[in-house]
Amino acid sequence: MSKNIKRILVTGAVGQIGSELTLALRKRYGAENVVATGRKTAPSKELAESGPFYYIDVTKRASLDVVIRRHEIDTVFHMAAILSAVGEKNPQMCWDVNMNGTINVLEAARDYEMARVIIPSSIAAFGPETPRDNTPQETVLKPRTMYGVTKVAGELLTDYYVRRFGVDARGLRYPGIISAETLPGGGTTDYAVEIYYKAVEQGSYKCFVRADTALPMMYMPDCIKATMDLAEADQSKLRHYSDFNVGAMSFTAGELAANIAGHVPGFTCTYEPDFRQKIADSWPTSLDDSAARQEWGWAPAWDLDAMTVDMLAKLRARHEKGELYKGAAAE
Ligand code: AKB
Repeated sequence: MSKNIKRILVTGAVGQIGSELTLALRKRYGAENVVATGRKTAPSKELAESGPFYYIDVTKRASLDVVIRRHEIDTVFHMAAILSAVGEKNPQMCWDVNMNGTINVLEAARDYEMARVIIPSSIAAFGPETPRDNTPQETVLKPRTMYGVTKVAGELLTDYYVRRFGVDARGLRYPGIISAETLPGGGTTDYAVEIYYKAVEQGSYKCFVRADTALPMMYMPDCIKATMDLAEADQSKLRHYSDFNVGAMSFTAGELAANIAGHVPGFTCTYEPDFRQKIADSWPTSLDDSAARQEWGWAPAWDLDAMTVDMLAKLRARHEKGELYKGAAAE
């Protein structure tokens, strides 16, 4: 029987997903019961003022323990990670943060007999030998990036802690996540976010992958829903733990640009692929997420056009207030 989630710690709470997830968790579980943590970047006013915030280093177990003890934490959403593009620039740091952070969180969950830990994985767990279209749940996992290596190792480690120590740990393979609040910090799918900012600010964008690059993507409200729904799922119904494929939409960079142009008259996009092209080419174009649908009822709500309308409305409002690019790339 799963224990109830009561007091939550979010690592990486200043990052793209962590910042919105923390606010959603505070709404659901009460602001004082959701402790946000980050490494260096200052939290937004809303994040800092809506509940507890600490600076911690997830690679240092003692740093985690102070907050866990002080707030009697029983659940961790472990969002702190070095993403694919930054990871290729500094693979050793990527290994250190992603692997030591993950094992520290799992060990803490074991020592404090926590109710739950959520440790996300990514489509970066796949590689060029993986079938790219409708990528199956069970398939070849031979990534070519250090980020991907840490995601596969993290999935295996998480499943090990579930089976060996009875820790209730869960994870999902995030596709590229698109959002209007906090910019992503150093991933390959960042172009799908930047393009909206540039469309609003400048009416043009220079994209770092080719127009025909297709990747699975998801809008932030679906990402938050997926993460919270998996956390709250009945454990007895789960056949998988750390590695759920979750799909929402798939499009090429060219299709994304054309969709935005339909809402931003005169918008133009040029393409100048850099080192991230090779990473994008090694990832799936779309995902088979039937395990997530069957085991915990996953169903996305947002498609490309609805997302574009919402993104542009939010970014235009922030642009008018002079707020765009304020909360860039959290660490
Ligand atoms: C990245 O591009 O590195 C991330 C991811 C797909 O995990 N957005």
